[in-house]
Order: sequence, then C-alpha cells, then structure tokens
Amino acid sequence: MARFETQVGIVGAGPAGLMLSHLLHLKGVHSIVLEARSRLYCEGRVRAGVLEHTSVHLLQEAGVGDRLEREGLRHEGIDLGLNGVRHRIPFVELTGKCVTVYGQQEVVKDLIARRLADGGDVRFECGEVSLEGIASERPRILINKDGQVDEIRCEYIAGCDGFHGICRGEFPEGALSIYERAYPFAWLGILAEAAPSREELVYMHHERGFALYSMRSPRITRLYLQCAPEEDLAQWSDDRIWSELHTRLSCADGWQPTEGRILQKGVTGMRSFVAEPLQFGRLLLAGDAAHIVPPTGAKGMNLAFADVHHLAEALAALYREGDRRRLESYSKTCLGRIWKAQRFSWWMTSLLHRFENESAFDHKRQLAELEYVMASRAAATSLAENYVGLPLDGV
Ligand code: FAS
Ligand code: PHB
Repeated sequence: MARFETQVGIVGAGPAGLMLSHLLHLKGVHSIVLEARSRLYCEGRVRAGVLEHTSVHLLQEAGVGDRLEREGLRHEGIDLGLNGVRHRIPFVELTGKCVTVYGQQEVVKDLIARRLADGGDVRFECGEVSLEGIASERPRILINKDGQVDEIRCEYIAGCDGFHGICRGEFPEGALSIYERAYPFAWLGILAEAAPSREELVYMHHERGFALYSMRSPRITRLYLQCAPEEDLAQWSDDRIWSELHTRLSCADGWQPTEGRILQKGVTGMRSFVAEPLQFGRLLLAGDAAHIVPPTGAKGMNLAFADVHHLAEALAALYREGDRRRLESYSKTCLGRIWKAQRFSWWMTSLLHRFENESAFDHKRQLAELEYVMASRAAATSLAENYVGLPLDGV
C-alpha cells in the first residue's frame, strides 16, 4: 500500500473539484484530486453552456479566464418565445449584467491545464474510491486500482463527485434530508456543426413541447427538444430531430435554426434535488454531489462554482487564522443561494414546458404567466436578475 498525505482530498474532477483544487492552491492549501474517468473523457463531456457573470468573475479573479475572455460569447439577453413569437429579455438594460456562453468542457480543459501547469496532483482513472473516518480528525481516502490499494490521509475531504458519485452516500443514516422533484419530461440535446443564425438564446414554449436554441461558438449550435423521460434516442434520426426543431422553433418573422452535421446527441433527465446539510464531520459536499437543478435556468455549473468559492474561503480561513466559523457555517452559507437557484430553475421549467396531464386551467394559467413576463418590466427584471446570477452571498 502506497501512502499519501494532503490537507484536502477532493473526489471528482468536474467543474467543482477542479475549481476547488485551483482556489485552494492559490490560498496555499494542498489538495489531491481523484477522478474515476480519463482526462480525455472529462474534457470531452458536453454539458452546460452558460456562465453567470458571477462565475465569469470568479474564473477571471482566479487567473483562469484568459481563453474565456477571448473565446466566450457575451450575451446581453435571451428571447422567450410562445408558439413562434419571440420577446427579448434585455439583461444589461434591466440589471446592468450579462452572461457568457462558453461550454463546460472548455472550462474543464482550462482548469485541468492550469492545475497541471501549477504542479497540481490530479489523478485520472484513479480506480475505486472509498472513504474512511469522515467523522474523525484524520479521514482517509482508499483507492483500489488493479488490486493495489493506496491510502490518502487527509484533514478534510471534498465530495465533488457529482450526482452519481459515492460521497453523499457516505453520510450516516439519518444525517441527510433529501428534497427532490422529478419532471415528466427530459431534454434531447444535439451539438450541430452549424453557424448560429441568431446571436442570443431562444427559449420557446410550443404546443408540441419546449425547444431551446443555444450555441457554443461561431461554428457550433446547441439545441434541445423537450421529450419523454425515457426517450429512445434510436427513434430520433437526424432528419426527425431537425424536422421537430424547425416545427417548434420557426418564428413568425421567418427565423429558424440553421441545419448542420450533428456531432453529438443525448437525452438528459430532469430533476430538482437538494441534500442538506452539505457537510458531515470532515466531509464536505459541493456541486452536483449536493444538488441538481433542471438545466432550463442554466444554473448547474454556476452553483458548483459558488459552492467551491465558499468552501475554499472557509478552508483558507481555517488554515491561515485557525478561524473555523466559515467552515462550520459552510452549508448554511451555500443553501440560501442554492434554494433561490432551485426556485428559479423550477419556475423557468414550469413556465416553458408542456405538462401532458395538466388541466386546461393550468395550461391557460401557464400561458398567461408567460405573456405577463413578456409584457411586464418588473417580471422581466426578476427573470433577468436570477438568470445573470444572484450575489454570491445569496442575499
Ligand atoms: P460533475 O458531475 O460535472 O463532475 C463530477 C466528477 O466526479 C465527474 O468527472 C465524475 O467522473 C467524477 N466521479 C464520479 N464518481 C466518482 C468516484 N466514485 N470516484 C472518482 N471520481 C468520481 N448544467 C447547466 O447549467 N446547463 C446544462 O445545459 C447542463 N446540461 C447537463 C447535461 C447532463 C447530461 C448532465 C449530467 C448535467 C448537465 N448540467 C447542466 C449540469 C452540469 O453542468 C453540472 O451542474 C456540473 O457538471 C456540476 O459540476 P460538478 O459538481 O463538478 O459535477
Ligand atoms: C446550453 O447551451 O447547453 C444551455 C443553455 C441554456 C440553458 C441550458 C443549456 O438553460
């Protein structure tokens, strides 16, 4: 058995784990990152697309925003649409802030490159991870790879291993309260080699179901269709996907998405999920390991960055000044903003998707709410301030 020591053992090299490791490094705190998958897999995973202004600021402050500044697409608003009629929500006019479109896989590439350039210890394809002693002062991470078990003795463990990771499951029976909601639909998403034919995102409520027009670069379009929760991707030929996208996204003014070679397609389930508290003993959860939002509000990755910002500040205060107050209140500090993002993501999802078994009243009420948001400056401002990102302290 090989033995290693670190101050913070981090499980997971997604946006949460990588950003935490980098922020800790900047504050002089040592960490080891353990990732089950390969570097290539992590850098190729197509997921989130929108960075709140708060996340852009965090990345720039942390010195990992250069390529983001060069290649990220500044977006000053979005369009909401109802059966082919669009209405713009002008973020900058309403809030003074904007968002940036820059794929999650690009953020992951930038963070991995910087950690490795700084001599960071990031172990890909690490083998099977298990935790021991999370309630003790010296928790351990055991890694079993090809029958060889290595040990990493830590002072703290950060569970950044996503919704399907192992860390949340290490909390003892009864230590966690789970809050969740499932949705009766999913998103079929595609990445297409097609120049975006609009500058900003279009969120369309259509009788046949929600559709989202997004992008990744001047050459790549990202599009989504509301589909059944267990949709069989094999039933969706490229032609059928484009036909449905045109049906749902074509607008009265003649705009519709440009077609192109489909580079990637997948079905993403929808859920709202929060596990409270985010900490037990010396194990602290961050990102999707602790919470999941439906992607309609573009909050998932942004919440992960907010969590690790607070966690890095808390650990630095402890190591630098022996001040444990931030660490003891880490969960409470994060949960205020997490629940506001949960509310907004639920609201955007409920506003824009078709609910098969809804009553005629609820459908009319939903349309009235969408028309109200399109017509009211106050309602549009509420959407805008949540979309661009609430303050990191959650108030
Ligand atoms: P992640 O899941 O990104 O990273 C966790 C990491 O831990 C992974 O690399 C995993 O391999 C690793 N891991 C897991 N178990 C492990 C173990 N036992 N040992 C070691 N490593 C382990 N958000 C948006 O805002 N917009 C979107 O459009 C959007 N689309 C999404 C599509 C999909 C299919 C999914 C699953 C999520 C999507 N999200 C979206 C949300 C997503 O972007 C997350 O919020 C974001 O990845 C959160 O980052 P992390 O918390 O780091 O978790
Ligand atoms: C994306 O571009 O992947 C994207 C954008 C906005 C969302 C969800 C996903 O709300």
